[in-house]
Amino acid sequence: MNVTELKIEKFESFLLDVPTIRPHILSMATMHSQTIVLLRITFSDGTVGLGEASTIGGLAYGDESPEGIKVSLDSYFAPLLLNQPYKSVGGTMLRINKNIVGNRFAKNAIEIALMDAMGHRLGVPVSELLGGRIVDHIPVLWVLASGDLSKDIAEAEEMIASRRHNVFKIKIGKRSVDQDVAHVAAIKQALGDAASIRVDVNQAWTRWQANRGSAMLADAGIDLIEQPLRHDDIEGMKQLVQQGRIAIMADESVQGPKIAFDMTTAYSADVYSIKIAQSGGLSEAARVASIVSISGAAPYGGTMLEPHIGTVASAQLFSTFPSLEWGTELFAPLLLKEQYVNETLDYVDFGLTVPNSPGLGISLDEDKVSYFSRK
Ligand code: MUC
Ligand code: MG
Repeated sequence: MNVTELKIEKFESFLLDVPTIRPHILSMATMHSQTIVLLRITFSDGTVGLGEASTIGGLAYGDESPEGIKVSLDSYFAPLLLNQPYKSVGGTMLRINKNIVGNRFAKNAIEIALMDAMGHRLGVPVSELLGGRIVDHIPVLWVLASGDLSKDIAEAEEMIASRRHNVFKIKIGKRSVDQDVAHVAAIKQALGDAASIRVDVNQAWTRWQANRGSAMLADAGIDLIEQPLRHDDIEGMKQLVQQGRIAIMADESVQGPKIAFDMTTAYSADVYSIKIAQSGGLSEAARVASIVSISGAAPYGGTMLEPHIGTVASAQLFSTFPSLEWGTELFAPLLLKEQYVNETLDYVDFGLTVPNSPGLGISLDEDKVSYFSRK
């Protein structure tokens, strides 16, 4: 079938709730489960594309919630897609962007599904639609967020021994700066040079707390601080970068190419977390990564704790980056107790093997989808 005769014939979205293996404690929310919007798009040539959207703690992290994303997809995105002549991923995303403002997480779910279907149609993995992969294996860190010191240390030691992870990010910002630094320093002391330790404050600090906290964390041998200040405090982030004590990463601030351009121009971070959801899709995330690299800062592979579909889509993109010196955090499938896809991801040698099958190479376990679907 000629690509120009293609149409999208079916658009299905599902809300799923999947429990986590343990409570995951962040400064703004404690997660006991992850809520996911699963998307399935079926084309007139029979190809199927899968997409996914998840947030963290409902509306605690950003301005889209899983429930809101599902309503937006069904009410506003589906009519733009169903039974329209389908030309390309780029043309479709342009039509969506002309008709729908914001809604970056929902747009990302759509673009993942369109890329997955295109990969199946052409018989290539999604990485080849994004410029071509450079590596087949990407480093993946683990997040220590149980809130309990001995549990965090035991968890990290087990990961190092099994060669699953040797880089750890610790979620802080819920307790006082002194308490948080003591917790993190104790973990660093227990693990020593066997591990790189970073922290994610998730916007919880004031400028004064960030000045004090960054000095103390640098002294404790911590390698990087992620989003210490509010997402819109670009000037405060810039001042921390200028102090040069410890690497500063922007995460919640990075809401697409324009803000990435403004922040990199102002030297407001050393490292930028590239998230396909926060960027508004795979193509926009690729643009963010290019802006970051051109500026001389470093891209890092971020996550919104999406399970397999979002994780593999992200991995496909990150495998095309010319350098990934700070690695990625694509660990979310390991944080969930169960999965609703048939394939198992290969976490080995402190990283993830990037799947090499057409599209995303993922198929749904229909029984599990129906089991986890919100009734
Ligand atoms: C974030 O802020 O980085 C990534 C890992 C994790 O535990 O939470 C996410 C979001
Ligand atoms: Mg973060």
